[in-house]
Amino acid sequence: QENKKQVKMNISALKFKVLKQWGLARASLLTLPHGDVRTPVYMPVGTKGAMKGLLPKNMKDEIDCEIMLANTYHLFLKPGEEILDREGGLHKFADWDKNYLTDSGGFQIVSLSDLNEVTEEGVTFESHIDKMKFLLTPERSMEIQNSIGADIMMALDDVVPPTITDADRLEEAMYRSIRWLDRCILAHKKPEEQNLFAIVQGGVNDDLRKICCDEMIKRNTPGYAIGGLAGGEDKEDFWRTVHTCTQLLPEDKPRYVMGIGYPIDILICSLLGADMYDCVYATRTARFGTVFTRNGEIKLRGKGNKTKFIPIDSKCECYTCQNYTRSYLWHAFTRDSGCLQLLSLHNVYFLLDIIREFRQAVLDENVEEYMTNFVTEYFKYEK
Ligand code: PRF
Ligand code: ZN
Repeated sequence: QENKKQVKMNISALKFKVLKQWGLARASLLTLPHGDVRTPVYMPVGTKGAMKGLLPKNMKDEIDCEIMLANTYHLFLKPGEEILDREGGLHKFADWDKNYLTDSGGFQIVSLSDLNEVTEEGVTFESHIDKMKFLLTPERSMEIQNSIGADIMMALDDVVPPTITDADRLEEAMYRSIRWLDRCILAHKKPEEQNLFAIVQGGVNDDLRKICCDEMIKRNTPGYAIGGLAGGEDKEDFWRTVHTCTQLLPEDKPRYVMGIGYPIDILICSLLGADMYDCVYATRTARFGTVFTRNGEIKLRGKGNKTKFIPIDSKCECYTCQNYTRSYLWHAFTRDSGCLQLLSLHNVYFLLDIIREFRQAVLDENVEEYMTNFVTEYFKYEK
């Protein structure tokens, strides 16, 4: 509508300083209410405010993690807003004094609850815990995220798989995500303490992405996410879409590609100018005994590892690699789940480590050499 007043944010609770740029890649310092975050950064996913099997103390002392992800959907169901409000938010409740980012809940609903329906009002769903019915609107998502108190909160978006063939539905989801962003901005109660990020949608269609970026930039949120990717689309479409968006989004604000967790994807997105990533892959795959090494992923349960008295990765300085051999982990894995924490710890450390190396390469103008070495090593599959 022509004369409708533009919804726009004019408060931000972060500082973002690009320290060095190499091509499109950047090394930056993001300052949030709970401390500095060196970007590019991988954010481990602690669904309910902590990582399965890892204490906040380990996350800080052993992994040097500066920001963790939590999910509105899970926290809303358990422990719920009342308890979070009484405790003064998730930082205190879960004993994490570094930064949190909360996803808005819609994406988790669509991927976890069988019975969900999206309307202009919001997302209706049945709890995966007790089958209760709920309606998550942009206003409710903001209310819950304000109770959680994360340093970055995400707008509620209408997410469709990037492989969708229904062009009308894709376009509808993109425009609806803009309308929902406006409702989120108006409902956000603590803009001076919590940063609301917009999420760009539009599948792998460059025209839709451009419209969405342009509109969302007008809303002036403190940061931007690129959503709707990592859902089975071709790599070619994925890279192009990330590039299209990073070229359009403001240079002086952080850019977050949602749901990205393979080492190579993180590095290529960073080359394309993105700054933040999250994914459950590192921890989920660890539970199945798959671990990252600088020579590619390995299945720890592979027969060869039974008698290999070397760490998972010889260059890794994580607690697991400093103290345990593959042989120990092979045996432990078959006996109990105790070593799952050791494997999760390694995988998360590994991602944080390679992204720190990449960041240093940007600072040192050494990106070509770093990428050549990384890729050469990573695809030198072990026999
Ligand atoms: N939107 C939200 N969370 C997400 C995504 C998204 O598009 C993705 C990418 N598919 C992962 N997590 N809100
Ligand atoms: Zn390790």
